[in-house]
Amino acid sequence: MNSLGTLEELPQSYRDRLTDLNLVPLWPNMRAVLPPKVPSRKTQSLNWQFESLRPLLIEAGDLTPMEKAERRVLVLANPGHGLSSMQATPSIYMGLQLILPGETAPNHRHTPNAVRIIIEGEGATTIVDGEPCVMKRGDLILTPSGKWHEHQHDGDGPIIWLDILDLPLMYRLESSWAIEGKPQTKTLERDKSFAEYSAAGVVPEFEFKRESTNAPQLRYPWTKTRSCLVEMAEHYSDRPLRVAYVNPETGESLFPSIGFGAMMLRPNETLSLSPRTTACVFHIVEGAGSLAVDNAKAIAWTGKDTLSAPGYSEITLTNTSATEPAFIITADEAPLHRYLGIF
Ligand code: 1HN
Repeated sequence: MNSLGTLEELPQSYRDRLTDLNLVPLWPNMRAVLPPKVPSRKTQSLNWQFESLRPLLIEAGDLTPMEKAERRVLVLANPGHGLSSMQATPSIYMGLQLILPGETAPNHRHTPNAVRIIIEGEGATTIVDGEPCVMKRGDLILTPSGKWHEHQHDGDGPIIWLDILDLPLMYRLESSWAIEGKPQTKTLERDKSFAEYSAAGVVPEFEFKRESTNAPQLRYPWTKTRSCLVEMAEHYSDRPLRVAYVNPETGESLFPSIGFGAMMLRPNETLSLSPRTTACVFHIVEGAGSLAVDNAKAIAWTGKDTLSAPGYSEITLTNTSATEPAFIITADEAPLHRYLGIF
């Protein structure tokens, strides 16, 4: 590719006249927006170690009462995007949320889609459009775009979870907004939607046409996902052990923006992900190992850690234990890339 003219080569008076009319010459910026063959990526490979950040989150519980926080969250901000952008990847926001016993995170609804992955503690409930969803370690709880949600914690110790939202995308689309609501009445049975979809391949039969099949199942219990992976391991000794979280009515990704999956790494297994355009995040449910991205030094991880990696890179995950399996929940921007035809 030949090099193109620079801004400095243009007379200052010409540049000033362009600026006055809100005009920008493309050619000095052409290579920056269309780099050769590989896009520029701000997403850095990084591990937010739970052990190091947990004390800071607990301290936030002392420093900031719920009334002053609404959501008491420390955002996992990828420095490549600038900490204030609150982005883990181009479209994914992640944060660790703390609720203390007896506290409530008030009811609201908003345009961004959200999933929470429970990390520590028991006894909390997220109420989604009237349905109380139980929150247990490793569970995925969905609060899709537009659905009312609030969190209550009636357990003993603190509860901590990872929030994953498509907030950066919604925000840049100038479409991120919320409405505050009064506390919900629990109009539906506890985990009703999980009960309806709890057997794979079996879906509820409705007498009336459903209004919407947008995220009909709200809770995806970790115990089910884990036992599926363990059973798969009994059947295959060599294939990668990976599953995708899908909408049980459509088989599509949980959200149009973010795709979720889970994987098991056998003791000492190394898994190279197939080359991909999308950035990814990894939440370690169990185990210990390392993440290698391209030729960079491998990053060590252990249970409850959360990691990010850029797209267009070679990603390798290794379980460093010779005896124990490792379990990882993944999220990426693949549904959006597929929709755009760039995956
Ligand atoms: C939100 O609604 C929650 O409901 C957590 O728990 C984190 C970050 C940005 C915007 C909305 C929640 C959030 C959020």
